[in-house]
Amino acid sequence: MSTISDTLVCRLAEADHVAVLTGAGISAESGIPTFRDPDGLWDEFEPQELANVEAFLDNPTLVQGWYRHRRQVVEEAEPNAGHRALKALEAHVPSVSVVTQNVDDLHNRAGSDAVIELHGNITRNYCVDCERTAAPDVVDAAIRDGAPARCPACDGLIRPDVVWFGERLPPEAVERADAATARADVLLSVGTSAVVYPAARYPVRAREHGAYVAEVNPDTTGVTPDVDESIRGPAGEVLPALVEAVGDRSEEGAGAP
Ligand code: BV8
Repeated sequence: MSTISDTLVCRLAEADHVAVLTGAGISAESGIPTFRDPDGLWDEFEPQELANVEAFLDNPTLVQGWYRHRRQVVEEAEPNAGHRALKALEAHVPSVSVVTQNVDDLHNRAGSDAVIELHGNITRNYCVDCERTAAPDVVDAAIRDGAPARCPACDGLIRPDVVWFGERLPPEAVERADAATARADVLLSVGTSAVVYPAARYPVRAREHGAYVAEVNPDTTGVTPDVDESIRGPAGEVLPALVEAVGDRSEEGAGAP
């Protein structure tokens, strides 16, 4: 793990607002495959094959089955030390907003107060026609029968509540994410390759608004050239160390005469 600068620790200890943009990398240590790493989800399938409306309408059973599989992986996973560290950061910073591209519900399960889900949540399903929420067991039963899952109320197709390529992000989530990143004193970009837009724009936009931007990732990414600091390491190791250092700094500050 590369070193964490004193600047970042001080900025976080003094911050009123911190925004954290997270991607699949923060959940890798929970056993959930990322998208673009060598053993990632897209290694097996192309996004075009599954994460879009055309693919869904062309073969709803295949797409529903893929998301059901991923939902089961998520349900069996647990938040890891990285998710828990972002919750712990709330003890030292008045406002921490987690702007996540992840659909795995792990930030909610870690107890973070303000989770903004840019790409939806795989534990939720809804009917494409009447938009009623669909219970997961309706999907599971249909898949067991080898038929597309349909809405009990209107017989419309059921889909996962995630944002597919070419689909608009939920306006309310975008509004909240825009506000959180614009007012951030510090933005942490954690576990994202920063290739998917509009989420990938947030580190640069936060910096334009005066935030100190740090990246936590074992590798370089699309935003590495645009951040103030890159910390090379896994989120499950870096974030707990970072939050501990902020806590120590806050105590020192509190003890100052
Ligand atoms: C939209 C679905 C408009 C849910 C996903 C050309 C140029 C630029 C943009 C575009 C373009 N052509 C089209 C676009 C727009 C397109 C886009 O950005 N395409 C990209 C790929 C070129 N965007 C869209 O289509 C978006 N919609 O623009 O709509 C519009 C407006 C109005 C009205 C109508 C339409 C929709 C984007 C959302 C797509 N949905 N997923 C699902 O199935 O899960 S995208 C998918 O990628 C996931 O949501 C994921 O969150 C997202 C980003 O991936 P990452 O999270 O970053 O994951 P990745 O594997 O890439 O990287 C993991 C990182 O973690 C790596 O860096 C790795 O090093 C690191 N890591 C690994 N281990 C660890 C770690 N880090 C820390 N700790 C570790 N232990």
